[in-house]
Amino acid sequence: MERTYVMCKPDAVQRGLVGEILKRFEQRGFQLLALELQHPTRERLEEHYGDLKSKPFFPALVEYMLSGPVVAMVFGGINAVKMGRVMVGETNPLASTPGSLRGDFSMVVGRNIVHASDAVESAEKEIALWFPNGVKNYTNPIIQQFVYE
Ligand code: DAT
Ligand code: MG
Repeated sequence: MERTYVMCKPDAVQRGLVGEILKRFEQRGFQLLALELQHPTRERLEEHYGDLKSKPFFPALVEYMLSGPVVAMVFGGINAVKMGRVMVGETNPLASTPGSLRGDFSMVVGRNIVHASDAVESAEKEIALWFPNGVKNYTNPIIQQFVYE
């Protein structure tokens, strides 16, 4: 079972969209493996977005992510990473189709409400960063057989 890291950004928390985001992943068939409201440190955010350190928008990105708590989540599922990206939409909400989270709830790239890992390797890195105490697996095969063939 693949895992992906999903995070409701501070704008999603302030706008009361956490339940909506969680609901969509649950109803699609993802398995919720971890969930925590966190007040991340600057160090953790700089690590999370380490690949973007040289980008001109990096300081603004970190300040935005520090503007309030986030909700850190891990979801499991077959092709969870790719499917998670489909749920979220494009980086720029302008390019995100309605039906995706960013396409339904956001207007600009700097307030795009939600994060989802972009590859299996980065997902595992992000899960270890945000849930350093580990994430337990509790897959129930009886329920899984109604989601997967
Ligand atoms: P994504 O969040 O879709 O994985 P990313 O990893 O390339 O996108 O960038 C992380 C975040 O950085 C993104 O959600 C919003 C911000 N960002 C990306 N490109 C940007 C840009 N051109 N201008 C402003 N913010 C940007
Ligand atoms: Mg990314």
